[in-house]
Amino acid sequence: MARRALITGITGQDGSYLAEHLLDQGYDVWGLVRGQANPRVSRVRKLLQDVQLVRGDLLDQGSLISAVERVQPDEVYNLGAISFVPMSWEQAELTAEVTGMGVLRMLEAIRVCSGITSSRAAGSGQIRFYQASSSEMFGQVRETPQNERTPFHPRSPYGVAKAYGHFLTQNYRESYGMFAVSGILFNHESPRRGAEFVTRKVSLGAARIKLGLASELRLGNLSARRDWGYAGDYVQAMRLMLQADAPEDYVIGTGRTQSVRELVVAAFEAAGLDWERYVVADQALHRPAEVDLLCADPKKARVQLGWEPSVPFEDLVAMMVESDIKLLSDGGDPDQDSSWP
Ligand code: NAP
Ligand code: F7E
Repeated sequence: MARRALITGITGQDGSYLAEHLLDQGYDVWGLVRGQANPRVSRVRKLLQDVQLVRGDLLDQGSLISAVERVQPDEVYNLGAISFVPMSWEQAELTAEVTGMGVLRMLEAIRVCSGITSSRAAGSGQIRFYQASSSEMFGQVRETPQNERTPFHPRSPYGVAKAYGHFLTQNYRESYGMFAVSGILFNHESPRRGAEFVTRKVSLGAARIKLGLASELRLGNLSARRDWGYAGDYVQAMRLMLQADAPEDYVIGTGRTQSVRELVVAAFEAAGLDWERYVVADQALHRPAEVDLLCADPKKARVQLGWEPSVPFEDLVAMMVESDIKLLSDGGDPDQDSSWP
């Protein structure tokens, strides 16, 4: 019988790529969607026609229990979150509730539906759980590159909420014997990336300028460095973690680091433009506390899972710029959620 997966965050970047990957692998895929009339659901219906939808919200314990009871999943991927770091300062409590407490509610739904108590641990045939942890937990980094043993020093309410979810996942594994793991994923991008994140802001900015639709691009801190990879590669690592013999956490990244300035140079070059004529550095876009440098050490994933990234940074940036030039040339509106390449 086909394995059955439940994905929270199905309307997001990773949810879409993971659903496609699991469908390719022969899974029955279910996506949790929230809200009465969520406009982002239409793009899931359009792009992921074989995904079945179930209503639920990470803020609502009962809805998660109902979703798990209805779907009877073999695997749960918890990708739902408030994931935009600047928003986590503006709505810190909501971020704690969704990105942090949401993990507790999802783990509790699995525990309750599986009949696991402190005296009755999870057995074979248990639901396997994946938590979307983040390199933002490393924050002000204690060493470079960062691996599974590097201590955390989060720099935003988002990073703090993710650290809570990370430790809780570890704790449910230790307390109840659940197959619960975290992937500590470094930044990963694609043509489906939200327009508020820097890679997509830059690829859209370069595309708009190329097509004469804009004359400048305002950015914040150009010196911050990130380890950027391709989202399509990273969702494969999520599935591999849940197929492993033992539940363990893994760092997923490329092992290369680039600055925002290098991102801008690559994107404008891909569009055939001189970036210095168009990019304006804006102090108002700097964050209250910045994560200056991230660089992964993905050796454990390579050795134990056989996972490797396949798209180099320059190709990723070119892919995003080309996709946005096409999207805008075809009259698509990146702010309209129905246009998802
Ligand atoms: P994304 O595009 O921002 O998607 C976030 C998803 O969370 C959306 O589907 C959103 O649904 C859902 N969500 C928000 N509030 C919710 C709630 N109350 N209940 C249920 N779902 C809710 O994020 P992404 O880039 O795909 O990332 C996926 C996960 O990986 C996130 O947890 C993120 O924090 C984490 N992560 C991402 C990266 C990265 O570089 N992309 C790196 C490390 C970790 P709506 O459409 O209903 O708003
Ligand atoms: O910023 C700098 C900014 O918003 C990257 C999320 O998926 O990855 C993502 O978090 C860097 C930061 O991603 C602008 O200051 C400069 O240093 O694309 P971002 P993020 O904050 O790294 C992690 C792993 C996650 O888990 C998160 O969910 O770029 N930057 N100028 C800018 N950033 C933005 N957004 N906009 C600018 O204008």
